[in-house]
Amino acid sequence: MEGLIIKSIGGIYTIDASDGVYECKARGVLRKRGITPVCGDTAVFSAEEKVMTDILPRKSLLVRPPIANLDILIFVISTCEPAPSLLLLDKFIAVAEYKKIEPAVVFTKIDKQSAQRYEEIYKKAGISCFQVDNTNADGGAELTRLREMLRGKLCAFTGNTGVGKSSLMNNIFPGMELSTGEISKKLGRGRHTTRHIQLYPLEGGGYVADTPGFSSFDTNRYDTIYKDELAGCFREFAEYTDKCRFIDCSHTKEIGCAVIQAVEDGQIAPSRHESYVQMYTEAKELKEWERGQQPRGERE
Ligand SMILES: Nc1nc2c(ncn2[C@@H]2O[C@H](COP(=O)(O)OP(=O)(O)OP(=O)(O)O)[C@@H](O)[C@H]2O)c(=O)[nH]1
Ligand SMILES: [Mg+2]
Ligand SMILES: [Zn+2]
Repeated sequence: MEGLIIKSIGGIYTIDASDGVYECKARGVLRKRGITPVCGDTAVFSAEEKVMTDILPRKSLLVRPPIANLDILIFVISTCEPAPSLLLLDKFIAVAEYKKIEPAVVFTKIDKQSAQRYEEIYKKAGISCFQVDNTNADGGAELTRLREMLRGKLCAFTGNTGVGKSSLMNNIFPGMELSTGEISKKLGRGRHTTRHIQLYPLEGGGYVADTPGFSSFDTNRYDTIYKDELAGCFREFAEYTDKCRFIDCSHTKEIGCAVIQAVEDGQIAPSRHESYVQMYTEAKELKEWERGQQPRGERE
């Protein structure tokens, strides 16, 4: 039988098949082949023996959060408490682009602080944006737009702990009743109210995942994108990158760089380019560090 893995806790996988939901363990052979099944994988399993024997080939695999085959990854970012980090947002958007997953951004807590200037940055980049006040359960047009985008797709909500992912999902899908948590006043951040990834089926097809938020401490662990592939992960750069004076332009500081010109002309948001330069520098350093650490030939 085949089904979608919707939950994985302590080696027990919950699988949603056409005729019901099953709980299985993974057969040892999977581990020997180096395969760790994750939410979003299509499992091949035996209902009688309660074991998963294989997973189908993946379209994509995201490391953080660990989910396979996503269509859309929605970054939830609050306008305040926790304060937004555009660098972090740009890093995660780039990873989604790298993995051919459609990114979208939801700004929360707009009842406390306006998200207008942020929305302008990402709209200009051609990324779907939404603004919500989760304290207003009847969120109106924005929630309707979100529901429409999610229909029939495999989607996940991600973002810092306490930004309001679970609150948002409860408003988009009344009846979902995910638990949400007060932000700890002392720490100024949430307490990881959501503790594991779970996919929820949608009426009319598709699934959405709630994921545990990450704290600002582990923000630097994200999938590495090599420097030469990085510009391709900033979608609004595409129409300029082949117009630079030098064919090997890094778009960080060169004379005659069409990307930098577009920033100066107001076509590309400065903060997006700043994130790019920062990531480019990090990617370069990482490569040199790796080169120093590992003998030649051992890298893929
Ligand atoms: N004022 C205001 N508060 C919000 C909004 N969205 C969420 N909150 C509050 O922020 C706190 C955290 O919300 P959650 O939905 O639990 O956040 P989360 O992103 O799911 O957090 P984790 O599960 O820890 O990753 C709760 O106290 C919510 O009531 C909003 O739009 N406005
Ligand atoms: Mg949550
Ligand atoms: Zn350039």
